[in-house]
Amino acid sequence: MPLSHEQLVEILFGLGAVLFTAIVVGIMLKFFRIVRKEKREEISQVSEAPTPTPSAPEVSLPKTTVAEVEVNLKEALKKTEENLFGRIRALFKTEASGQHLDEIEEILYTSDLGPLTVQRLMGALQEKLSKAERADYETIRETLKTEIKNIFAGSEKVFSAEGILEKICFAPSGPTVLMIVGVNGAGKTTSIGKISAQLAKQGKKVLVAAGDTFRAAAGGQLKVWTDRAHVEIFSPEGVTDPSAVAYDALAKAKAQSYDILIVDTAGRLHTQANLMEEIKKIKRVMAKVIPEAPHETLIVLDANSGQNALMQAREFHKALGLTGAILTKMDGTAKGGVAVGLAQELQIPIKLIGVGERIQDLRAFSAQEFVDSIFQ
Ligand SMILES: Nc1nc2c(ncn2[C@@H]2O[C@H](COP(=O)(O)OP(=O)(O)O)[C@@H](O)[C@H]2O)c(=O)[nH]1
Ligand SMILES: [Mg+2]
Repeated sequence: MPLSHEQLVEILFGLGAVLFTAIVVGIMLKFFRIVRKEKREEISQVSEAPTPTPSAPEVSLPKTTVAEVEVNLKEALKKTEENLFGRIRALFKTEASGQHLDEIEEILYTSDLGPLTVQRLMGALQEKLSKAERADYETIRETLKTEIKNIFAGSEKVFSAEGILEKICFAPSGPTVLMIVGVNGAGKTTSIGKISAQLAKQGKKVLVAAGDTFRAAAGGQLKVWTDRAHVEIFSPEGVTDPSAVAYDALAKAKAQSYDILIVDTAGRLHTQANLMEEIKKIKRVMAKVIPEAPHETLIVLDANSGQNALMQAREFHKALGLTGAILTKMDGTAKGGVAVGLAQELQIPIKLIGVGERIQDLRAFSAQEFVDSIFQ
């Protein structure tokens, strides 16, 4: 049956309405999809942004990428090399003949080696040159290098490169305790973060005690480092006595079978008698939990402080009986010669060296590598 004109108009109108609705719905769906996509991007941007650490609002630390390559030791010690051996090398460049002993002595004295080390090195040079046929640059270089190696042989048990784990004297059973001491800003907290990360990576169960109860921001800074290292922190609220923190931390480490407890302490000068008494007490109370604890008492020394570092080490050694040193900020300093002074004057082994601010910038000290780096 043929459709009437009115019916045709009605059908066409209906079809038009359906088409119109479909277009409108399509446009709306597209619009909502765009809005949702933007929202999703916004959310993912927010979750990718670093979440602020509520416990450490005022602490800003260097950014760290684990994939970054290790610092090259020779590169790190470049300035020390230039300051020490580079200046001796320059002497022979300007005038190849002659022994230049006076100038060499002056260079050594201004290289943070310490007076005893300079005397020993000069003695070795004079002896060698009295016997040598030629007093050339090579003879001088080799004599100094050999004598510096001999100096390290007096304090370093192991000469070659090895891992951080091998530098620590572990307890035969129970937790091994490392107590970290030194002046303010030497790099104690940073070094603890770096050590913890390496020990955790090797499968050790590590606890870090927040024994710097002196500075308000110290606990927060340590927390940032222990989070990065994926280790646990022991930082009881409201406890201001560092000995109590150390005692309770060790009791926990013992009861819960931790492999290592690292005790951070507040920075202090060796001249502050009351603070030196306090640190002796921290050491004493730990021995009540485990008689041999702490198994390592390590001083952290900033290589930039040169001769002052020797004095700090001497005084802390008198008070606490140090078992080793961590020499930080070896990157970029010209005063790395202090490592030789430490070995000669105090016979304290340098266990670890800091070569930067990132978590991976800590190395086991190797006298061999060190000597090779400063006599390039
Ligand atoms: N370049 C460099 N900086 C370091 C090194 N170790 C520590 N620092 C920096 O030294 C400053 C003081 O470190 P910190 O651990 O807070 O010292 P603390 O007061 O002894 O605990 C920080 O800015 C660290 O980033 C290192 O090996 N190289
Ligand atoms: Mg600190």
